[in-house]
Amino acid sequence: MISFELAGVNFSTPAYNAAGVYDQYAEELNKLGASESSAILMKSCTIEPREGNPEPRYYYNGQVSLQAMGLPNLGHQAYLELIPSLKIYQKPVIASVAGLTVEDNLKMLTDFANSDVDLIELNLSCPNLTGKNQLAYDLAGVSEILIKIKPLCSKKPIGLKLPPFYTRHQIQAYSQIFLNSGLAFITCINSIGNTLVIDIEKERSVLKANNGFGGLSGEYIKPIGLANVRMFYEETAGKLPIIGVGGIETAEDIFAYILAGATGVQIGTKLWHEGPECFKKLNADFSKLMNKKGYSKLIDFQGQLRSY
Ligand code: RRO
Repeated sequence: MISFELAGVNFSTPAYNAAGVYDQYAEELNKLGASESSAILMKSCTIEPREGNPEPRYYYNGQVSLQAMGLPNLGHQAYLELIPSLKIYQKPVIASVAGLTVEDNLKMLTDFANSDVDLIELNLSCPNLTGKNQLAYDLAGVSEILIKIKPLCSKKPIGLKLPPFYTRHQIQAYSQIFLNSGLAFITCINSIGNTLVIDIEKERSVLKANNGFGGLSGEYIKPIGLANVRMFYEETAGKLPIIGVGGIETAEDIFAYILAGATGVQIGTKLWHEGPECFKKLNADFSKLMNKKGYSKLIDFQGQLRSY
């Protein structure tokens, strides 16, 4: 059995799409629905539709995956309207909210809390908005918004999408405020912001927006994703469910994230390149790996990482 439960919502397998990947348009979301992705997570949205940043805004060389998409999305009303048609796939439908202001976030969270969506991920960690801070790095700002959204947390399970943190001290401080916040889960990690790839032949950055700076994803960020999941698991004593994301390519990677403490995982870069068919092999390989290791449920090994 490779299913898991998050805030009372059942996921038939450990893996589904990461926000921002294969999830902007109805056609993509329907393909996720028809695939073996265990949920349909919709693109992070704003109140108004957005085109996003100018091209080139995505770069991939087989290892490094860098983007500065700039939050292109259909606007939150369009995603609200898509929910009933996505529910026919009988898997969790998840909204991702990334407002440009606290007020926008409250408005969108309220609207999604009153909808048929199963869960909401509040994304405070987009690295690609020129001139905007990543609110998630501001502990006081995060505390304030959590107080404001607490009443909504009893209406609908709400989680936070977090950026990578680099010190245990930070993770301790955030864990303390998360534990009493009413949050149903956290998702670790968003892409690593403000990274740069240079084309030395052209003597320029590979991306156009944001002076060439973008968010790094893919295999390079897996150790950082695993470390953030593990540290949050330790600092919250396993009391706050964590969705792991960052560089997952294989069933073994899924296993590693769950061993570190993740309840479930999301797939980003791999899905971007292979499309939703990738879930089929991941699930089959993951079931085989569980059998080989003699585990019958995810919770048999979740968080059970040994250290010397
Ligand atoms: O759209 C984006 O540029 C974007 C978002 Br909202 C995010 O949360 N993380 C990211 O790497 N890109």
